[in-house]
Amino acid sequence: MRSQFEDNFLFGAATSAYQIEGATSTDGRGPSIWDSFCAKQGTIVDKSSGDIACDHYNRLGSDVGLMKELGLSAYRFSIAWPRIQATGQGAANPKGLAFYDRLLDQLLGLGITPYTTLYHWDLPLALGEKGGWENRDTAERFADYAHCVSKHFGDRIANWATFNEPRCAAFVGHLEGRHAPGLKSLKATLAAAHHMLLAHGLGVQAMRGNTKTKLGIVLDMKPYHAIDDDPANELAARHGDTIFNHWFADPIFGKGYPVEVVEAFGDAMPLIQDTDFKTIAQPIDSLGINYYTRNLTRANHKLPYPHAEEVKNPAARYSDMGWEVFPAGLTEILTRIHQRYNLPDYYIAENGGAFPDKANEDNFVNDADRIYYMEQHLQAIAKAKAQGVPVSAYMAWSLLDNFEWGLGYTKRFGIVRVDYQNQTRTPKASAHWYRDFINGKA
Ligand code: PNW
Repeated sequence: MRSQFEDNFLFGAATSAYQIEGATSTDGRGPSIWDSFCAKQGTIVDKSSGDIACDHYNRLGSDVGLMKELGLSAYRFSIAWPRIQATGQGAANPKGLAFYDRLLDQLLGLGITPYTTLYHWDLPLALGEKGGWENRDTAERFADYAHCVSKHFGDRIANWATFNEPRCAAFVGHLEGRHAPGLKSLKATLAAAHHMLLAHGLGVQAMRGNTKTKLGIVLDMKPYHAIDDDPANELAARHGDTIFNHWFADPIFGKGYPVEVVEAFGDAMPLIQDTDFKTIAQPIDSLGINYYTRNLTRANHKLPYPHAEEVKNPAARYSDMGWEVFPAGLTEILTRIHQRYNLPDYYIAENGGAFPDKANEDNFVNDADRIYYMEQHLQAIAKAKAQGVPVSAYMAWSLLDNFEWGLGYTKRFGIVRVDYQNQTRTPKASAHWYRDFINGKA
């Protein structure tokens, strides 16, 4: 199957700063909204936080060594904004920059291509206290941060994403309340979403002159499929799909917000200034897509708009997150997105599953479910490529078991097991399989 991908197709793994680094008050890192969210009662199921996580901050060298052993040709990580600007503004913290300099030196030294995300949800708390993403000024602060890191790291980062999943940060953080800052307001959600989009556009503008490498964004996507052809179910699926997959992508690619949904959101819509859509629609070079599952949908009018209730498919496999394993949805998303936006380059920025990993005495995990998951999704990508979609890289989520946000350490997404008692890393069967696959042996 390796032969269905070009020789220079990149196979890597992804992580994010708050989920693995730990060292949350080391070397001048300021607090983020996630530190304060975790400290509140009842927010994280196992009452944990990212304070230590995988202690990656102190284990950089061996973690990059592990990537090399696994044969990875790329690594996607995020930069913690509060390490660079403790309060979200002002001069860059040299120790924060130095940490990522060391990471880049090691990656480049071993021939591993760095992909970076500037915002994977860890907003400096000082900005959170001034209204966070509901405050339009946060977009200006982000642009300043983007300028500062792109000037410093320049062409050493091959591919830059402004945001990881603004949809998730806006909706799960401001509507569902399961993520920081823990709000439950549609108005707050849509304001946060708009200001993140604006921040993306301003960020790309700020970075353009500082690097010749690729600029873009990472969006989470999944198809919504009606459970049957009942028009009510089809309508709920269509609106659910539009919000999930196009609310962010349409403005980024110059189409503004989808009109049907704007009407439905009515009074909850944020203030939009005249030039906003022009700012948001900066040309980008590369789109990262995070794909995990689909949504099988039935209309339920007891639920708020889009009245879409997710239902189970009795015939399907599910991951430990309760997410249906649905590889065909990745081919569908790639071909649909390419048809609608026609971009020059896509990469899969995250794909993977949490599976109930039972370790043996040696911490080894025989995660056949994860191997099946990865194999099927790689095949789904090959199918999309055969239909002409220019996909250039695949990042497994995740390199390491890590802090799974509101679910703490109860879900394990890694291809490498982490024993949180002693921070031992043990590659799971999937990591061995992935290395063989990359080398054309699986
Ligand atoms: C990702 N969905 O979000 C995040 O980027 C990671 O930080 C996180 O650890 C990972 O998922 C696993 O949860 C998702 O709609 C967003 O299926 C949306 C979906 C799944 C994951």
